[in-house]
Amino acid sequence: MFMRNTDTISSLKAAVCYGAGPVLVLVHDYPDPDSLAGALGLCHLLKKWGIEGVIGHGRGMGRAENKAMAGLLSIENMLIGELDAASFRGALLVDTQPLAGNNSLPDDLGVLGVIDHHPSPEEPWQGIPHLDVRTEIGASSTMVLQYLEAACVALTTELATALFLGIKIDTSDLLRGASREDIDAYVRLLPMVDLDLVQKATHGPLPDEYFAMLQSALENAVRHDDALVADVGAVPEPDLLSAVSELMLRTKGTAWSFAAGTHGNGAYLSLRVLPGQRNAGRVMREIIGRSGYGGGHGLAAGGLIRPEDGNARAASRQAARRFLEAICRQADCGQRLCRRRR
Ligand SMILES: [Mn+2]
Repeated sequence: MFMRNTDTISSLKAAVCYGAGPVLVLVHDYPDPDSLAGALGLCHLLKKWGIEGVIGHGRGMGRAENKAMAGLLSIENMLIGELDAASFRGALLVDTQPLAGNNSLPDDLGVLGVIDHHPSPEEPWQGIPHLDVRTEIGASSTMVLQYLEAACVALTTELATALFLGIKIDTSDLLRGASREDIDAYVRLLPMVDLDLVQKATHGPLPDEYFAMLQSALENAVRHDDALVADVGAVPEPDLLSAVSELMLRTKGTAWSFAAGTHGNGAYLSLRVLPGQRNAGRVMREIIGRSGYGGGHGLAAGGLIRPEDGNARAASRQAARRFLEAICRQADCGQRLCRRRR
């Protein structure tokens, strides 16, 4: 899908130049490296135009890469709740969209622009001055790099490294949904990148709770034909679930990997799939229905259900069953991936 009302840097500039106050550069809740890098790039672009950009998101970060990325590259990001929405001239959304359900866009803040590579939750968008949604692109960082280059913004080592990490992690080293443009962007960035920072961000120390969660996930993982399902239970941060689904996809004979867990009163879901199967984002939206939000790409998707009765545990179990239904695999007579050790 290709949905843009313009492809020019001047349209973005026109969209953000009106009004007073800084621009809220909004990323999704539990921001990942691609969204953080995209936001950092947009702040550099705004700065070139004499506008302050403030990176905001609604919820925290759990996955080590996400924390490492923000820390190592000194990406200042604020929780929306700590910001005064009225002080901004408007919001520029990156790696997310209005009504996507995965961001905390303040109700009373106008949207100046959207730069994203996820399918739109509703279409066509209207009334957004700058709209650039390109689902064939593997990472928002690639799109932001194109804007930076068009505006002749000199890339610092930190910014180049951030964008590189965004592309590298979102496309799983160009192996998951990378387009020609992502590959070109990756190659252009490579000579400018601090590889030591890349190593630290992608292979840095992991907390004990990460391994405890993995242990619980693997002990609970059940195989249904070529689909592996892990009901992880309570997780310290929802974005850790994608580490489970990504790892489980590596098991022999697995084409579908689904991890479900709870955090607070929400049931969080993460899906990964090998190429040649159904579209992961569509399967995720089928699982969620109207009970929350879900989305993603061909090979990776995530979702959140907030059950009305507050029983997140039951909702995550039900989501696992709905996943198996959606891909037509038998829910009964599954086999455990690992024998439990006691
Ligand atoms: Mn992304």
